[in-house]
Amino acid sequence: MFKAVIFDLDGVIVDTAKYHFEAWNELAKKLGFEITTHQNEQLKGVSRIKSLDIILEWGHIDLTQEQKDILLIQKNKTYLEFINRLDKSDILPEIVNVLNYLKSNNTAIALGSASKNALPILEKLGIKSLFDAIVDGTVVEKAKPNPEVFLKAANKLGVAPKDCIVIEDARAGVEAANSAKMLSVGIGSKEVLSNANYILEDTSKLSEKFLDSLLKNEK
Ligand code: B16
Ligand code: MG
Repeated sequence: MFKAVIFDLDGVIVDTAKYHFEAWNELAKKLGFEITTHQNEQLKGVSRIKSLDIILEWGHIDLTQEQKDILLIQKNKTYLEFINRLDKSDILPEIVNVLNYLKSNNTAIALGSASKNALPILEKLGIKSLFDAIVDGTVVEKAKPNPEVFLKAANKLGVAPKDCIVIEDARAGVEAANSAKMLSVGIGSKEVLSNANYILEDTSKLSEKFLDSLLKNEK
């Protein structure tokens, strides 16, 4: 019987994955190239610092730490401009219903995100109080696919990793959940998330019936 559900943030709770992509692409264009949507899949769930290193490698660009720090600040500034406009309407389909359903079912709820902007985003969306534990990029040292973020979340909830379900939109995040020995539910395409235990095209498919069958371990 599963006792907890750990949610990724960007791309699962809220449609901010597109803003990360736009902000990174704006930066890449200034460096003289563009990031494709296919390449962007490799950036999902990955920390800000690691994402920049990957992008610089794509552009064959070598920078000093000082130069990188400037780019990291610029990227976050662009991203913050996007998320400043966020409100409840940006929460992805079915997420509020699912959170309320889990609450009424006494299933623990945690956030497991690589983002350092997770808290202000949850506050803007008005759903922070629904989470029993929040683990984000400010307290995690090893980026997904390392399982640290999800293991920390399970620990905070006092639930064994094997009793946790993780909902993720990134291949690296699914890998992290699998390494933590948790059940992984991927949100997105089968091609990208082939490593997930279950794959749903988008969050609208997160029905009470689906979750109920997972929680009762009937699937
Ligand atoms: P920030 P998640 C991740 O959040 C994003 O998927 C990834 O694209 C981003 O680079 C990372 O957070 C860091 O975000 O720059 O806001 O600290 O999907 O793990 O919720
Ligand atoms: Mg994500």
